[in-house]
Amino acid sequence: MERLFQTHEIRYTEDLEGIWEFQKLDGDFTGCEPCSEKMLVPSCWEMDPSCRGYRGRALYRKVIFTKRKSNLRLVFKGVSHTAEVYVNKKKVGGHYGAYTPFSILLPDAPEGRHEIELVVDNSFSEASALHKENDYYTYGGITRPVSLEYLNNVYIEKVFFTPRRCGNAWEAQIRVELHNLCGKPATLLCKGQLGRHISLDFGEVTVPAGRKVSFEKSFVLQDVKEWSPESPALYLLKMALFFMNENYPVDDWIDRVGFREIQVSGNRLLLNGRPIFLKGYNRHEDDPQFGCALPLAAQMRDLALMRETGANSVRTSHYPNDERFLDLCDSYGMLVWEEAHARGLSPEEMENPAFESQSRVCIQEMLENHYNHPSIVIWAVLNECSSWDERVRHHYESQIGQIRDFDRTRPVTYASNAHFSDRCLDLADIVSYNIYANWYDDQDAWEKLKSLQEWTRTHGGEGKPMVISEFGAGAVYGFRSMGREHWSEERQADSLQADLACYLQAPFLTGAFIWQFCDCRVTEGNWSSRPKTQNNKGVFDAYRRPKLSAEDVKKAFRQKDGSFQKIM
Ligand code: ADA
Repeated sequence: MERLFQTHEIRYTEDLEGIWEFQKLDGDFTGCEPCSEKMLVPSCWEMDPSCRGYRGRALYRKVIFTKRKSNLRLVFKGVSHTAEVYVNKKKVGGHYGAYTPFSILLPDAPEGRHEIELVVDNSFSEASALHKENDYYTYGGITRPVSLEYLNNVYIEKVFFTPRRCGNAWEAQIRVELHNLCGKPATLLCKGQLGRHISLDFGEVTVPAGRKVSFEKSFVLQDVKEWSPESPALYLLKMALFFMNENYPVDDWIDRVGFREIQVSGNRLLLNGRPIFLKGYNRHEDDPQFGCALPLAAQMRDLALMRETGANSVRTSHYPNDERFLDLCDSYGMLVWEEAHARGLSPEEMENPAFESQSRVCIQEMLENHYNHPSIVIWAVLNECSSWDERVRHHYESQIGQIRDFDRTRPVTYASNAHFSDRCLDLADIVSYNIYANWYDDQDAWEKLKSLQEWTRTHGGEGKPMVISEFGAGAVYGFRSMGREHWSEERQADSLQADLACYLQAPFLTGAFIWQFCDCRVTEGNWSSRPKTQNNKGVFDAYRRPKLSAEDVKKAFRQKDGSFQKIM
C-alpha cells in the first residue's frame, strides 16, 4: 500500500511488494550472480538474522511478465541508501538517498518476461555525503513500497495544489505537468474534480512530441472546509486526461489535499489566520523489529502515542518521511516540520564533492513528492551543520533558496546548535535552536533561553518566530533510581519537567519539540558509546514503552493550548 488512498482509477498499476530473490554481494555486480536467499520488499535487510549488522551491497531480483508492449515505470518510494537499477541486465537508472522516492521510465517495453535487479548499498564512503556514521542508523534494503505503472503515451506526471485564502473563499491554484512519450504532438482535454461536487475544467492542452509541458489554473471556491488540527478536512483531487471527442479518460492522477494557509506574522506562526504553538516530538523512523521500514500500523501506533500525550506536531528529524506517515498526519491534523536529509555535518564533510548534488536531489524530491500534504507547515534543512562557520553559509543560502524557489507558501528554517555564534539566522524565516540546558549543559533553561533570545535579536533573528527544535535528556528504560543519576528515568523526568516549564511558557516562543519521541538505534563506531548503542532520549523506549517522563509530558502538553488566544 503506497498511500492511504487510491492514487489511480484509470492508470493500471501493479504492487511489486512481496518476496524478492536476494544475495549479499562481495565484489562487483556482474549480472550473473545466483540469488540463494530471499528478502521481503519492503523491509530492512537487518531484520533477517543473517544481515543483522550488515553494511555493504546486496542484489535484489524480481521477474515480471507484461501482457503487451507498454510504457512501463518502476516507482520506488525508498531504497536505503544507494540503488543501481537493471532491467534485463541493462542498467536503466540509479538513486542516492534512502528517504525520497524515485522512478525509472521504460518506454515501449516489449511484452513478456522482464528481470528487474537492484544493487543496493548501505555502506559509508566518500560517495555518500549524507548517509554516514551517525546518531541514528542507516539501514539497508528496499525499505519503502515499490510499484509498476503502465503509462499511456501521454500521461500526467505531477499535479501541485496550492490553497490560498481569499476573504471568506479559497483559491485553489493547480499546476499540472504532462509528458508526451510519442513521436508526434498530442492535443487532449484535461479535467479535474475536487471532492465529490467541484468540477475543474482546464480545457485543451497540446503537448509537443517527446516533451513535457506544465500549465496551471486557479479556481476560487466558496463553501470549502478548511484543514486544521481540530478539523483536518481533506479532499480528493482527481485529474483526468481525455483525447478529443472521447468520453473515456486515457490517464488519471489522484491526490488528497487540504485548504489551509500557514504564515509568519511577526514572531508568530498563523494557521488559517490564527496563531498556533507547535508542541511536539522529534521522531526517527526507527523500530527494533522493522528498522526504518515501519509498516503502516506501526506508524499509526507512533502517531497515536504522540497525540495521546498531547502533541500537535512532529519534526521528521533528520530526513523526509514515508508518505504514508505524512498521509496519517494529514488525516489526523498533526502538523509536520519536514526536513531534508542532513545531520551534524562539518565544513570538511560538506566539502565532499557529492554533498551539493546529493542534497539538491533530496530537497527537490522532497518538495515534488510531499508538496501537497496540508500537514507539512515548515520545511527545514541542514540540522546542526556548522552554521557558525562562514565557510558553510553558502550551503544554507542555496538550500533555503532552493526551497523558496519552489514553495513560497511555507516558512523555511534549520535547527541550530550554534548558540551565540550562528552566522546564518538572517536566511531563515523561523529561528530554531537545539538546546540541552538540563542534560549536556546543566544550566538554567530560562536563563539560557533569555540570553540566547537577546543575542538572536541582533544577529539575524529580530522579529522572527523562534522555536526550540530539540530539548531533552537521556534515560535507559527500566533504570529507576532515587539517586536520580544520569540515565535514570527519574533524571530524565526532572530534566524534561524543567525544560517543559520553560519552553511551553516562554511568551516569545512559537514551538518546542522534545528530543525525542522514542529511543532509536545509532551506528556502530563513534556512536556506540551510547548505552545499548541507542540514542536513549526517547520519552518512550524503542518498543514504545513509556518512561517515567511520559506522564509529565502528557500533562504539560495537554495543559498548553496549541492555539494562542492572542498574539503576545
Ligand atoms: C543533536 C542532534 C540530534 C541528536 C541530539 C542528541 O541535537 O540534532 O540528532 O543527536 O543532538 O541526542 O544529542
